[in-house]
Amino acid sequence: MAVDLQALADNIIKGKKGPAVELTREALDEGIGPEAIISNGLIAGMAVVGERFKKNEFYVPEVLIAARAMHACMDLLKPLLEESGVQPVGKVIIGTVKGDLHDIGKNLVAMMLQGNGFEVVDLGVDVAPEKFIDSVKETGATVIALSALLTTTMPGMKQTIDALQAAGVRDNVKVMIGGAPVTQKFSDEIGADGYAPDAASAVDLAKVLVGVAA
Ligand code: B1M
Repeated sequence: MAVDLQALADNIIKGKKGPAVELTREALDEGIGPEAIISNGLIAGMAVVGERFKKNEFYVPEVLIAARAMHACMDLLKPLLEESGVQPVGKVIIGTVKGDLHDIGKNLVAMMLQGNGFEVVDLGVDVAPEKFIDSVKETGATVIALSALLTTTMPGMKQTIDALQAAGVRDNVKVMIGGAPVTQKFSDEIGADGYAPDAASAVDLAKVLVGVAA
């Protein structure tokens, strides 16, 4: 019987890792390509998760459980994608700025980006501007996503943008920022390319910044 990718999406939404992985395996056995499984199963599911999170119908635990199921399926699909040379939607470097150890929101953003076809280079927490610069040079990523949860570490976002400018790589990347105390006004003030209030919006913004959405 043909595997129903909507059933896969439903299992992602419910965070049912075992059944989701099983359906992914069955879909592959039936010859369904990894791109279709990702688009119509994983991304479709994570898109609903993102929407429900935006509407406060889902909270952090549900999102993390869904993302864990998505990741387990991606583990099966990643090697096949690499073999088939499918290009990611874009490459994003993400990190929590220097002095800041909060990573729950940042991880959600990273997972949602991955779930939507982006390659994500996660530099972790307490990331100094120089580390972002090195990573831009090494990976050729075209977007940097900065997270800050403390008012005292928000200036690290401007310092990172200034450091990118001083290193001559500011024009190579778009910088997007987020985190509970961050606002659109702050984004405008420090010369970032965009602000996203939550993980689902961060995906929408990243798509715009890499030019796959208007
Ligand atoms: Co901290 N903490 N904390 N903390 N902590 C806050 C942020 C605080 C608001 C609590 C409070 O006082 N009410 C307060 C900050 C006050 C301020 O600056 N105005 C605070 C403080 C003061 C501190 C310490 C200084 C406490 C101390 O030691 N005296 C200390 C600082 C440590 C450091 O970083 N150097 C500290 C430590 C910690 C823990 C380690 C205990 C823990 C972090 C664990 C971890 O992350 N691994 C922690 C936690 C858990 C919190 C709260 C309770 C929850 C944060 C969280 O994870 N939210 C927080 C209070 C609160 O927010 N209610 C608090 C859930 C998460 C999903 O939301 O991170 O906002 P959020 O992410 C969202 C969006 O903001 C957005 O998308 C996410 C998903 O929708 N987003 C992005 C985030 N990053 C993005 C990047 C993007 C786009 C969107 O890129 C473009």
